[in-house]
Amino acid sequence: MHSKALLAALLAPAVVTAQLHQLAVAAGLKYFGTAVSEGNVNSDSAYRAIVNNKNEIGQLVPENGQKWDATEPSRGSFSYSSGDIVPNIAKANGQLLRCHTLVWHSQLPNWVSSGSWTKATLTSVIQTHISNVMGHYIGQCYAWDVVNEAVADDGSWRSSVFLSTFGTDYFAIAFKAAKAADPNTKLYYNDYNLEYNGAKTDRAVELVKIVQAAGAPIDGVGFQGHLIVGSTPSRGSLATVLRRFTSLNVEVAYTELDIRHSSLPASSSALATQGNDFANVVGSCLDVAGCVGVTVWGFSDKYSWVPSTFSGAGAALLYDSNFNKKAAWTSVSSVLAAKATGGPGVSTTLSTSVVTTTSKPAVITTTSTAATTTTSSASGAQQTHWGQCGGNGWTGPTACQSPWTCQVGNPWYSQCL
Ligand code: 9MR
Repeated sequence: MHSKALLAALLAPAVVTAQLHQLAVAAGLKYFGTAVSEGNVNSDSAYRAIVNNKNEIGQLVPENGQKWDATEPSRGSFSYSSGDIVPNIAKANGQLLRCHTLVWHSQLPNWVSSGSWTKATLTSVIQTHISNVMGHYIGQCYAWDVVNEAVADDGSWRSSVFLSTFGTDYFAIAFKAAKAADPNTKLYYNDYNLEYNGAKTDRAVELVKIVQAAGAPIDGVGFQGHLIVGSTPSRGSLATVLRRFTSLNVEVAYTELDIRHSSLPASSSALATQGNDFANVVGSCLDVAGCVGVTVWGFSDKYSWVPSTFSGAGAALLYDSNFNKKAAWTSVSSVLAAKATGGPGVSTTLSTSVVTTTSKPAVITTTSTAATTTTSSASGAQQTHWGQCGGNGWTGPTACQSPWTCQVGNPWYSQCL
């Protein structure tokens, strides 16, 4: 969707700063979204303010609350106290909701994983779980991750109580149960490391074909996108992998994007590389007709699963732990803005001549010191490193603490670099 009217509104001097979801929609995606931590969203007001900013975040997904261990901790006993937290915020704000997840080997209560099942009894357990949980959220979810991470890292089928009971037949059982429970949501297979186009990706392609051959409905494949700075595939390679799935008549999305530094603190060149990696991922989604959106797995380095899982690694998100926008934020906003205003690969000059994109959708380099559209109301205040210092509608500080200078990323965003 390249709505001229929407674009004109974005470029109009009177509007507030264009932000990621707004830019994503202008660039043709359905949403830019994030996972939301149930544990922090009601206790950290700075975190909550960004979650609530629907121009920035147009889609939410509960980080943990809808998983099996939270929703059906003992057989037949359903609880939605944690699961409802994020859907209720999305509803109040008018944001899209992705729902996550139904059949997964992890965060699976012992009564399921250690139970002694026949095919018939475990089928009934899966159907009961899916019909109750999806029934509870009926009509609220743009998409559901029905089966999660069913392929192991080496490309074999992942061991689980589901695989040992059914072989691969549990995929179709789950997707059929999901269709029966909510016929109007998109049903996804979701996994990580599909981005590298290796044995794991081949097996995920096979999974989609198995589900389809069984006459079961599958609408999408989620690329989680848990990636590493400097090892993220190129935009073209990523688009090629996405197309392996869209050619099977399913949509695709990045569902859990984060790009971690292997060691910390990250140097400024590592932060710029991270920005390029983010731009390549988001750019690949823009390049593929069936790629509907991008969801980051959290937005601030203050809260991320990464450091506790990968020792010494982290800083994988778009905002730092003080909620300042990082170089990666600028890169994502730039690649979205480039597409919204004429597409990557085209040399584009925006209305105020403050930004020129080249064929490389990376961090946009500029020479101006401030956007012509910037207004200032915070005289005397100086922004910190990486902080915003200008852009359409920006009313915060326009000066930077030494030695940083205010550099224009795009008409909507200047940053202290
Ligand atoms: O971010 C989630 C973290 O809080 C949990 O402790 C963890 C437990 O498995 O799950 C994390 O989310 C995972 C997601 O549900 C599925 N893909 C991988 C994500 C990161 O581990």
